[in-house]
Amino acid sequence: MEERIWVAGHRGMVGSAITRLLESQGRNVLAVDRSTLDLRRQSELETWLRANRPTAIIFAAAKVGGILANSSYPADFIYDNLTIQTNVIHGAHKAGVDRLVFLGSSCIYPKFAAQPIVESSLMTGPLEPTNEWYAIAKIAGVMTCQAYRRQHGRRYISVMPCNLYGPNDNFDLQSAHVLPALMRKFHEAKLSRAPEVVVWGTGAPLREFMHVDDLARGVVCCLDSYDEYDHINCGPGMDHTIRDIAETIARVVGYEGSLVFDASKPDGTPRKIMDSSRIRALGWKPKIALEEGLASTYQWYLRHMANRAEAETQSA
Ligand code: GFB
Repeated sequence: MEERIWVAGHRGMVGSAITRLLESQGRNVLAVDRSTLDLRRQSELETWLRANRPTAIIFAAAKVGGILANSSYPADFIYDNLTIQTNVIHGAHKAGVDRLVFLGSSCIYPKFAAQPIVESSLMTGPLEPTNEWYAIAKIAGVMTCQAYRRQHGRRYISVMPCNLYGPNDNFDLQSAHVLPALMRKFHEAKLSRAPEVVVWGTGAPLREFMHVDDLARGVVCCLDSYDEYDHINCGPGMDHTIRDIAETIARVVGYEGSLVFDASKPDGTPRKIMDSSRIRALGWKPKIALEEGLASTYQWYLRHMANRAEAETQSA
């Protein structure tokens, strides 16, 4: 049968990276825009699946956001994610799709899990309160894949990435993750010659960051060669304090003012570095060093902003 891989969420940072990679390998990718198909509408989704007959699905469609968005919009994060993922996984089974890769997040693990976090730490302790609704939805997604494997023999798997960054990231300061938010803050402060930039929290939390192109290679590696009940971690196995990461981004952007830490903002989980030895045993390893990935992402941001400014000028 001809391969037809539906990348759900192909316009997002993760879905677009996976699509680029699959297309560069000459593989047949299916995509559908949100304006054509709302994944929260089960019957529309099932009709689309019957008509388009994917042979595999990569589930990269999700409501995502940084620490502030997660804690400000808990209902959106739990409803959208639970609904979309349940519809897609159940719909995939009903349409006879035998292969599905579900994408989660390292925030599914307990707030105080032993580090580096192994896959078996799941559900061994309380979650980080700033993102527990998103985490619960993602845990449910992992278990939904396991349920369809156990009851129906479906080859559905789950991959847990660390904190990601790269092209097509969200640079909105209220809803972004830390890397794009700080990149934009430093860029704008450089242009306006602002003497200081505010970084949320104490600067002490540790995070594991990876360029989304490295995740895309991990996901495609799992699609091709991982078929187990348990979910699998995907991260470079190195972490950085928020203070270090802020200083690195300032250097990449060329901002020379000072950093001010606003400890009234939440730190979130103190540390979440994953043990990714399982995926490394499949032959995957990350290729993009952090500073190099940040530099290329900043170039992407500059081109993106330049395009937007040009479009705004033309429409004025
Ligand atoms: O990236 P971030 O929002 O996500 O924040 P989490 C990471 C750390 O950076 C936190 C600090 O300690 C923030 O307080 N930080 C400093 C900032 N300045 C900023 C800023 O300007 N913006 C942001 N956003 N943070 C998310 C979860 O947690 O990670 C999601 O809420 C998901 O569920 C995602 O798992 C990967 O790592 O804390």
